[in-house]
Amino acid sequence: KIRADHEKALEEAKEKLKKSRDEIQAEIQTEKNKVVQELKKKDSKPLPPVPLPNLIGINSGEPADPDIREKRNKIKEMMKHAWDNYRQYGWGHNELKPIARKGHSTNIFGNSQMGATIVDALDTLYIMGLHDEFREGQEWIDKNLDFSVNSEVSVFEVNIRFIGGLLAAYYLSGQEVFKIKAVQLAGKLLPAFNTPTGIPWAMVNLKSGVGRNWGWASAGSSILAEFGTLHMEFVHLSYLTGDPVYYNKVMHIRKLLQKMDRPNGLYPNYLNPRTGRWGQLYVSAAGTGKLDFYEYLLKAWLMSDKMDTEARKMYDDAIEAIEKHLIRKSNGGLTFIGEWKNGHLERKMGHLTCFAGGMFALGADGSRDDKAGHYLQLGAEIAHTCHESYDRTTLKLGPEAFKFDGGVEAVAVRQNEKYYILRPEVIETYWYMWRFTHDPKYRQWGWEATQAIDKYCRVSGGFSGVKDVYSSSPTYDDVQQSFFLAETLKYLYLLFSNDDLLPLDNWVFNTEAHPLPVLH
Ligand code: DMJ
Repeated sequence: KIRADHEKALEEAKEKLKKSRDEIQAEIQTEKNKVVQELKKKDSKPLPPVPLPNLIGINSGEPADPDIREKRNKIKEMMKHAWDNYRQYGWGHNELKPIARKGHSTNIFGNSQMGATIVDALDTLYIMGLHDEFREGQEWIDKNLDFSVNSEVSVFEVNIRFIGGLLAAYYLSGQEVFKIKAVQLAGKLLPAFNTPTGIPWAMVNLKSGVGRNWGWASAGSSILAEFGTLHMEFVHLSYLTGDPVYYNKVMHIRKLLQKMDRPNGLYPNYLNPRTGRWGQLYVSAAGTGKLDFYEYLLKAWLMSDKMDTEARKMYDDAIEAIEKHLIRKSNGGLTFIGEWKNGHLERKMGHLTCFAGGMFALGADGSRDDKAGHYLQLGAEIAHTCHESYDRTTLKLGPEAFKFDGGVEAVAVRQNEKYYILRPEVIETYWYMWRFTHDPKYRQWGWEATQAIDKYCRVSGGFSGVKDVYSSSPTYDDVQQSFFLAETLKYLYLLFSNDDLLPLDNWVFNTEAHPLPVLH
């Protein structure tokens, strides 16, 4: 039979070679077209209808106090300034260079213009009532957002910004186009999971589906804070499509992590997707090892209407280990979260880690041994420390990382850690703390940050990051990050809104501040 098959194949090859080169090429092209047509048919298939979850508090939040209303309007005006300039000078590009007044992009979005700012900003525009701008964005997405591009993107960033942004826009507005685009894009990310372990590559080519990892990551590893931060969006994708494939991918990651050794109960940052072994034993709350994975465990539990108790247990175990090994008090009494490298704790905290104050507060209710008061207190202490990191600068804006060492407290030491790039984490924590305590200091701190951003980061072409928060004449980095519209301005707006706007009993925010409804 084998010989017969070989001979048949040989005969066919001989036949084929009798044809001219052009004929062969035409045949290949016809085959290719057929595949493309089939894919298109699959892409435009309507999704099965599913009942929408309870969508509460979408159009609320107007404060009665005229002073608070004024502040809220100021933040809306800042959003408009950021959007209008992007609209004018960067439309369709991923981000804006507000000084050069042109488009900007980084390697996380690959080499194509995917309108990251549009997708990231949609839900903020919606809750602020900027409906014309929202419609412009929708129209661009409908006509131009195409994922069949030969472009290598970050799986994590595309998930939290694009899939998260599209899903939130869908839930808020009910417009089908966002759901369809989110599902199309998710289909393009799935090949990243084709590794020997099912741990996805950090990057994937949207066209070819070929994945790889960042060159700088330890021993060809994938990064926990990246592949561990897909859960919320993927669960919603399965919910909306009725297709378990997305859910299965993220649950597989969870199961694998559960089985692994955890030095001191902590999850190291690097995991090799070929061998399934940890890379360098490095744990940090910032940088590559942000606590986003822990955040998503807590949020998986909240998003499941507290049914996913396995996630809650993993979260409780992990934060106990974090408290024991990473959280310390400085000589001056400031609580901080350090970084753990091969058995040594570095007394340095990143701006990115400041979100953890909000996370502790959010997880307080339902905590093990009823330590709700303790975690709320811990959240307040982190908020205080992060506020100090802002207050001890000239511009009243926080540095990228700050130390608690050699007489230094909450201050950046290295020149390359003194920048502020419009990041949201400190304001995010103020907002969560405000929601849980209503202590007026959080609104006061949020207002200080608003004024500082408006004074030092605002330029006529939008908003820019600054390179040194300790210098009285800062230079600009000339980037208006998409997360400034998605997160920083959204959290500020929520801080000056009533609690009935996106109530936390009904909505869970992904790590890019995109609200997704609780699935009861
Ligand atoms: C955002 O893209 C997200 O908050 C992410 O989790 C961390 N980095 C930026 C904001 O600083």
